[in-house]
Amino acid sequence: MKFRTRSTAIIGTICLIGSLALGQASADERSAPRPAAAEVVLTEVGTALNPIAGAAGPDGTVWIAERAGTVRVLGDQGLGEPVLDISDETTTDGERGLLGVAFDKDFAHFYISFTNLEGTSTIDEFAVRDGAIQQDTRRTVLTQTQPFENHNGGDIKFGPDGYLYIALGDGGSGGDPQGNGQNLDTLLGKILRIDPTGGEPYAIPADNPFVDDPNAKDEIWAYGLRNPWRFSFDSGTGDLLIGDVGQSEWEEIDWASANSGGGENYGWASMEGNHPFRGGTEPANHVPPVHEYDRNGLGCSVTGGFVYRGDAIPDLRGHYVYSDYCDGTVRTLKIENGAVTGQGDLGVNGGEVISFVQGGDGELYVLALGGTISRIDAA
Ligand SMILES: [Ca+2]
Repeated sequence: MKFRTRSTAIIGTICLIGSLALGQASADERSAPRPAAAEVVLTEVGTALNPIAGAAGPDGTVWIAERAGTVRVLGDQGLGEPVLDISDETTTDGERGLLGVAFDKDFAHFYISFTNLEGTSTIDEFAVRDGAIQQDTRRTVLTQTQPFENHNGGDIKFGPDGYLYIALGDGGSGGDPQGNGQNLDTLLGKILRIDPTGGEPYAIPADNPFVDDPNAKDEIWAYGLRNPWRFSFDSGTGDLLIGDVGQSEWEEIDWASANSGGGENYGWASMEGNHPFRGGTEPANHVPPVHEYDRNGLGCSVTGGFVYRGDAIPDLRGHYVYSDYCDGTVRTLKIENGAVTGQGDLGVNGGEVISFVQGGDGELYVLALGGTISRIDAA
């Protein structure tokens, strides 16, 4: 995502895209109808100051992270008082801030992903007891210095294998000037896979794809990513879905089967989506996106979501739900055997959609950076 000059750039971006793309968009819509997979509404369930990430918590709760550094629990009356506050340890310049949160299995630990005062990507762990964060148990699991202020990635999720996956962008600037995406000797531009409680500060799973390669970092699960801002595992199948924000032309969704052993090369910065980037050559092992879209009216910064596995909206089950920060239309993909077999538009707009959160019951929440937290409900 790219909220660098948020208040002005978004307005400018929307105006720019609108002016450039009016004719193109309407032509596309006529030629490629995007039927709704289900009839839904967005129900506002809370407001926050720049909600940016969230996670299903203990006892059916939903925890929401605010970009400036607070974590609050969603209740019947909206968000409660902060249960964690690291606002004096992070900044919100550039694309920085508190960027991701996750619980491990059985809610034994809570993890936060943020940029510290130096801009260094940092993953910290807290023990959780009786549903509460134990502040005195805090420890740092992993850090990664950042050469530029943007493309920090920051999402963290536990996979069905119980390991912690960490998304890191290519380090920033534009066009990946350091070549981090294709360089296996850096954690930048990657999805990492670690066992946070298996060692100090963490352990490397023995079956990580590059553990036997002396020229590659052992933490790497997948590479060739620009800014994998939001990713998720399908709670039904275990498949991995990554929303990788494009440079200037192509936004993409990447997919890997639950059976994957990792090591996928998603192409950046040789490729942007299915297209050679700045004269790049397609790597022989390039895994192309399962879906890409251009910026002719459909947005400018993909926000990866979740495959819906809840009960409230039967028609939506099995559809991947995602959006775009610049055009908050909530969209769907039906993916079967690694290929898109249907796509749609749910006919609702979440605003500046920065993230989705999957509740413990499988229902999905839409976070708009402007402050609104909505649940996707059956119409
Ligand atoms: Ca790619």
